[in-house]
Amino acid sequence: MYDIIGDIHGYATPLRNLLTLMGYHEINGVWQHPQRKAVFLGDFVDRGPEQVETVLLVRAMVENGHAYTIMGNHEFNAVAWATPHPQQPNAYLRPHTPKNQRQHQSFLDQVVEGSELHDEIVKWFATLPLYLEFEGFRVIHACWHTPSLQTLSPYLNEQACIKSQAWEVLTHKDTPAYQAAETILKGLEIALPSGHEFFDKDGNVRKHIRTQWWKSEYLTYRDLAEVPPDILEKIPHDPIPADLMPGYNPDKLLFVGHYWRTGTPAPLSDHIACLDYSIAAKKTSGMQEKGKLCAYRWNGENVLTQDGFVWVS
Ligand SMILES: [Mn+2]
Repeated sequence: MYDIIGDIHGYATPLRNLLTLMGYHEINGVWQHPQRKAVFLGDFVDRGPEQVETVLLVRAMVENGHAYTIMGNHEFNAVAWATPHPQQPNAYLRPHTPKNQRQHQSFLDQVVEGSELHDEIVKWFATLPLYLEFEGFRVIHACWHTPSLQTLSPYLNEQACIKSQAWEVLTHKDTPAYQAAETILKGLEIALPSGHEFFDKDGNVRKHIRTQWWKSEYLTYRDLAEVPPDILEKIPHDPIPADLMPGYNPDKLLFVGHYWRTGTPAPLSDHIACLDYSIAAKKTSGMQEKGKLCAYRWNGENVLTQDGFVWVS
């Protein structure tokens, strides 16, 4: 059976506490459980103080058969940041703009940009699958979106890992493959009606909203917007065209991370759970409480239960 673990964002100490709470022990440097395996949802880096430690802990579990993991948007970005553009001299697949640099700086500082360790970690990130399917559940970082998965399939190998020659296309803005990778790693976004915009928590102007794509009934842009409460009132109450929303076929449970949720961990629906409970949240970002690192202990059920959730602060 499996313990699915949400976004860690460089908080290795809470991760060790969560693993301990679930009965895992560190043996010869590898965290493990006698009966269970862990499944990670990506986003090991970005923001927190122990990003390298987090990556090395997870990698040791995966390499020794005690865990599985998929890629988060921050691992994708880390690979693209460090990969020279094959066509453009002195450029990288993720442009080294001040904004991209600012977003990635805490990892670059901790790993030491250009070091052997940086190179080694980025190489490992590049091998991580974009999703995994188990007997009773699936995992993907942000959104299970069948049209995007179909668009991506020529660029992935049989293990759903990005083929090495596909990185250029997947990081090339405005290609369908780029959009598809964005959707599954960062969630389904839809454009606001013209004239509407807002500023996100990092001060960037946004004309699209993240949607609560897991909802099966939807009404207006505001009903489905996945934005902080203070921004919600800026989102119009116009109806969303129904064909923009994907729905989810609940033949298996689905676990995602990514969405910086707050409050008491609970399922999003009978079949979908988000396990990102904002462990890296700072009080200054408008959060009223401390973040949590959250897991779901799956024991074979095909409907999610409240008591499957465990967490540490
Ligand atoms: Mn994420």
